Amino acid sequence: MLGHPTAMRALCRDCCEWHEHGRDCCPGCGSGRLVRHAELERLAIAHIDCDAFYASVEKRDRPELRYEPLIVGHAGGRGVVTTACYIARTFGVRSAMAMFQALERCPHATVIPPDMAKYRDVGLAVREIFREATEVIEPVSLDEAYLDLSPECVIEPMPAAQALALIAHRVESEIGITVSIGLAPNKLLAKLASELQKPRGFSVIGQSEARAFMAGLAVSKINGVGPATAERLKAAGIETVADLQGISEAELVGRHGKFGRRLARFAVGEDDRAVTPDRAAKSVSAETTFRRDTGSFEELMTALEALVPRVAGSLARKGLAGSAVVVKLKTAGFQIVTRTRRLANPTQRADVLLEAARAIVEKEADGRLFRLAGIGVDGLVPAAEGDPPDLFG
Ligand code: TTP
Ligand code: MG
Repeated sequence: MLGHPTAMRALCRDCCEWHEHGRDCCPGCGSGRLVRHAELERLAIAHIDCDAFYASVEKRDRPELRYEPLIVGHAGGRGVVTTACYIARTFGVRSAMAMFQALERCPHATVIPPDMAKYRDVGLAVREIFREATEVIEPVSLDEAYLDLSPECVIEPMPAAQALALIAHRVESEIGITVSIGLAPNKLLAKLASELQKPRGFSVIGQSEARAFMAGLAVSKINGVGPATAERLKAAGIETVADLQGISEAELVGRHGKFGRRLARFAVGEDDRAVTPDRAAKSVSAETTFRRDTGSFEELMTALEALVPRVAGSLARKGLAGSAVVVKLKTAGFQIVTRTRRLANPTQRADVLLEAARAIVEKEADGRLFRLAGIGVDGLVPAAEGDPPDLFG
């Protein structure tokens, strides 16, 4: 158990270490990016969202555009903005805006058409970094997920806040884009926290401040309150969460049924929804622990060859195909290595999966000893979208 810290320790977001002293900058690395919060070492539910996702991927690939406004979207008469980088946003450019309007606001922006396959690859690679911290990940979209980093879920024992700082650091250094993180006691607050400090943010909302924090929001900020519900609430004189807090749960249930109960709980920052891992994805993998550790390429491939029919069979039963193959290896020192390789087409074919896995194992079999090997798929799509008929055979 982590217990309650006697003094409030600060976490450095650059060196990812804890420090006892209440200085303004990190005594280890000098960074000014310290996080402090009375509940920092106890909170375990996180929401992570990539910053200006598509635009950040394009900037990564064209570093000369780093300090320039960039818009991802189709140019031309009827095109719309898919993503604007944070520089373009300072000119008032927003997602879903007509491109001609965006270019009126920011005529010197560079416009790049979207490359969905690339964003999917990057999104899956980011998710693999999450997966090395916890298996309890609930993806919301390609660039966004909830993580449960409770002591029973984390792969390496450390407070959630530290695991998150390491994730942000790895995403930046290994993938070249940035994320914003929200850490809180539950999903509702974690999601709201991740939006507070974008881009490159790390925000914490603790249990003790939840009620007051919620009171300051518009009802439309509550998860599940769409424009129609917001209108209905407004008609009843409820515009802010503070208004909602003034109404009894019984009355809300009377007016809105089951949703009323959820509203009452959410209004005070309570949320008992669990982080639910993508079960389909989780189950479409298979792994084996070796009787004795091995570093041999042939032995690793033999193991995967024996496992892959299980993965293919499971995909076939579920009517799914995988867009990427995932190889998991655990070193003799218990370090988990997961590597993903995107496929030209989503597949449920064992031979295609095994070929892609071979390329990964060739790289990883570098003399290290492994105690476990596994194979699975990621990026599940309906089988109809995969395995195009072979035109030549
Ligand atoms: P978001 O996370 O909503 O936006 P973002 O990542 O671009 O910016 P930020 O999170 O920093 O505010 O959406 C993720 C991606 O989804 C985004 O890069 C592009 C895509 N998207 C659309 O295609 N259309 C849209 O209207 C929005 C909002 C997003
Ligand atoms: Mg985003």
